[in-house]
Amino acid sequence: MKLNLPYDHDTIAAIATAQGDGGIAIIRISGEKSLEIVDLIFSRNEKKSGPLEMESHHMYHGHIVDSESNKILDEVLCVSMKSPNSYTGEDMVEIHSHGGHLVPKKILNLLFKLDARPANPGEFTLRAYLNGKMDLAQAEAVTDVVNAQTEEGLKQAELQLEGALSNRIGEYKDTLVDTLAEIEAQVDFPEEEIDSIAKDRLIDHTNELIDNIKTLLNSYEEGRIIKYGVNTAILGKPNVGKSSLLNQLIMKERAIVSPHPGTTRDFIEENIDVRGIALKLTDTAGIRGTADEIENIGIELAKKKAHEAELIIAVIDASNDLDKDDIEVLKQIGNTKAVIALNKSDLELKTTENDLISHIPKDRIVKTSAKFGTGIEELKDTILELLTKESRRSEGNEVVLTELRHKLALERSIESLRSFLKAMEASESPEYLALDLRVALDSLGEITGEVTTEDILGRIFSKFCIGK
Ligand SMILES: Nc1nc2c(ncn2[C@@H]2O[C@H](COP(=O)(O)OP(=O)(O)OP(=O)(O)O)[C@@H](O)[C@H]2O)c(=O)[nH]1
Ligand SMILES: [Mg+2]
Repeated sequence: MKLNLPYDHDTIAAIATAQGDGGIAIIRISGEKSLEIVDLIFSRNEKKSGPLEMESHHMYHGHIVDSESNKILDEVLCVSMKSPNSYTGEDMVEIHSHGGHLVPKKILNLLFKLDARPANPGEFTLRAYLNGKMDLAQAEAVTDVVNAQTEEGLKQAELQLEGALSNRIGEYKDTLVDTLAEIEAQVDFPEEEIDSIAKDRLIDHTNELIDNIKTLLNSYEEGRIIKYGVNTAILGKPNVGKSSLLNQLIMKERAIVSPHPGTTRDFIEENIDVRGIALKLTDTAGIRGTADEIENIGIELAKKKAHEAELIIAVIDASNDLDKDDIEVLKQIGNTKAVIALNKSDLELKTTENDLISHIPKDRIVKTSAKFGTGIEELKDTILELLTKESRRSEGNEVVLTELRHKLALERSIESLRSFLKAMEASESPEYLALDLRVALDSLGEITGEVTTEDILGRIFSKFCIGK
């Protein structure tokens, strides 16, 4: 792959581990001068020289010495990884120093005083991509692995990192290239029409390809949820047990629970993992008609949260009759995905599922007791079912689409393929037909990065952390 990108050959360095308290920190150096630079500051105990003489991929014990003052900075382990067998494909060195705030920074500053410069966010991975160590979809998966909050999120990120998505795109590209080859073979014989059997076959293949791409596209909704989680608002009139339910879901006493209506005023946010999907839960103030100014601010905030939410858990007190405040709560649902927790179901029931089915399908109503912790697992199952109903396909090791950039590129490729089909029907010239196929191919190539711009790369890698 040849990209027209400025690739500076600076040697870069950064702390790759999280900063703060910690036993060990890893300082990462990559570039032509890595070995030379570390050689100047790393001294092995037996007085043998540093990375230039060290065997690649072997760990050595020694000290980092400030060559100006000749003072020992830290006792460390040091490993060199010589090009091309490193993460970036360049010569790399890792220094494993003591953790904390000071030591790693001091070592880093020593490196900066020599010939290394601070690495930009994601620059190690950018170099890995530019050196063909991984494609762009895999590079994107690196941050997904680091940021994954749930098992499911991690599984998808690892699949993408291993190349599952890239392989799938590769299959699409192969089909396209075959079709393109047949069309281009015709370019030299412009007078001859493509014979009708071949034409039908190419049309069939293209339709099949469009269907396959569409199947992958359909997984985006689930992929997005897996990757980013779901903003979820717990709504209800005062005193129905919203805060009790939040506490049950997160399994700790986070929100204040009291028998006084209007206890929660400000909203409270907590994340939970529901069967692999991250829910960003917000407990809100009880919605009711009130003259209390402060309570009203809370209620307005609750309604705003409901409006922003992708999922609403509406809580109804089953031990009371449904009233106008409950109806106001149910009104907030609108077109948002929602489940109802028919709470306080441990008490005598005054409101049942039948009273609610005009507002929401019966299979989205779950009887709960937030006081005794019953119905919570059923509530989670119902939520999962609702969120992944249309596209639950990540059972096993099926790759799903998690990135908007990939979705848009796939949509563009379908557009070009449709245009190709139209042109085939209109018996356009082979040159013209090939053009559409090339555009479709380029759209697929954007996902894996064969086709890219500096701008796209800038946007992708700026989201990375420094040191990755
Ligand atoms: N019997 C019974 N009582 C419950 C249940 N859930 C909550 N409660 C009680 O109902 C009262 C109100 O609970 P909260 O969780 O504070 O209700 P809330 O909806 O957050 O109330 P506000 O913050 O005031 O809007 C408390 O006394 C709880 O112990 C339940 O399932 N069964
Ligand atoms: Mg509350």
